[in-house]
Amino acid sequence: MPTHFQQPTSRTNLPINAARLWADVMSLAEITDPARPYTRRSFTALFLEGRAWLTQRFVEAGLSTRIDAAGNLIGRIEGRHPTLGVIAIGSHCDTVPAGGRFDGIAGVAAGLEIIRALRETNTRLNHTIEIIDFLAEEPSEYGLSCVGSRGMTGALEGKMLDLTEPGGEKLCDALRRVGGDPDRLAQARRNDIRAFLELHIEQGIVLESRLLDVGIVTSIVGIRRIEIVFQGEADHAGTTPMELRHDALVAASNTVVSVRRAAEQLAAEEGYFVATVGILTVDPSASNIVPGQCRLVIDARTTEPTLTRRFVEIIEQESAEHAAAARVTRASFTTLSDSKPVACDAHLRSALRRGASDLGLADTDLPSGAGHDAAFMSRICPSAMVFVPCRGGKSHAPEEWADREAIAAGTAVVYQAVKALDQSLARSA
Ligand code: HGY
Ligand code: MN
Ligand code: MN
Repeated sequence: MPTHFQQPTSRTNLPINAARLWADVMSLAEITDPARPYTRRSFTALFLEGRAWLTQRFVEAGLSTRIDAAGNLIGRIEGRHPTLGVIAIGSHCDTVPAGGRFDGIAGVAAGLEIIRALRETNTRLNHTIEIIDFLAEEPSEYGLSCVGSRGMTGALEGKMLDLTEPGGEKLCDALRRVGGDPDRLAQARRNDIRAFLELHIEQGIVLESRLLDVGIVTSIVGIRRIEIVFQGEADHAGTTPMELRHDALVAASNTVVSVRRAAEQLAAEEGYFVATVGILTVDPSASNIVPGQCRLVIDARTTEPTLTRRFVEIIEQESAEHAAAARVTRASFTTLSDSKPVACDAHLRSALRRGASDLGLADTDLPSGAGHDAAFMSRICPSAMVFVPCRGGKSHAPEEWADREAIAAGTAVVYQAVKALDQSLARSA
């Protein structure tokens, strides 16, 4: 278990303790694959070590804790009027491979710090408050992202549970391993959450370049992930004549270029559109063997679903052409996941905006090109996000960095919004 960073309590004019919050973020960062900082992949032993550390912090902060059937870690403090329902704050503590120390983690640590600040000021909310560490927000080895928030919102369908990771373990078995219960997923569904707020690093450059303290997120992109498998024929790289080769990597490579070209074309139109191929596997992968099979996964994102439809039409057609030209077959073209773009709740956004102005912080509205658990939570309750700046907009890389004061300021905005919503939602109940 990592040392729990002890930092001097340095309070500024913010209603939360920046040093204590920072210490949590840095302590979690210590729980990483030492060979690939910062890596704490969902469902791994490191992930469970991080969960155990976090659970201990939740307990010390006076939260009751549980793992729900969808594998989410939930900390809870009952409100003065439990019938009012729950105000939830959350994000995720898993990382991408060789990712950063702040993506997701900052949001969970912010929730924990808000609980401590409420307790230190003897503030007992009308609503019950929950802090949620969602299971597997990042695309997991099973090929699915947002596993926990899908489960909480009824978007974790049966066939998804049969997805397997390269070693053959099914997602449903991995879910059991981390304390979930795939046979009782219905119990993870919630209808008692009245507001969900998520703090997250921007993972973009707007706030830093405009010297702004926080971003109030307007909408979260929809993400379509598509898997294409090309089946050619492995062959001797030295003796097989060029005209007799069935090289799967030629078809895959040309499809990668098609993805880039189609994305640039659609990005130039109305709305936000981006796409990339982040996974490309070659089998057998050897310098002297003509590639027999290639698997690629496309990640396409938009605020306008019509753009995704057009993108898929282009890639379906061009990947088939590339297969024919390389004399291979396109063995499969599968949608792995497809989340819709969502708008963040206007009432919660105004509470965040008011929190920022109460604290004298500079804010702006901005969309999210990254996917988040809040996108799924918006299916079951009003949801909103606040972004804090990160250096150079860099994320999903070990260079990811957010200043201590930036995370503290964003956390204070959520703290203010939670207290305001606790009043306004109680009045309208
Ligand atoms: O990929 C994403 O947008 C998020 O960071 N999981
Ligand atoms: Mn991420
Ligand atoms: Mn994230």
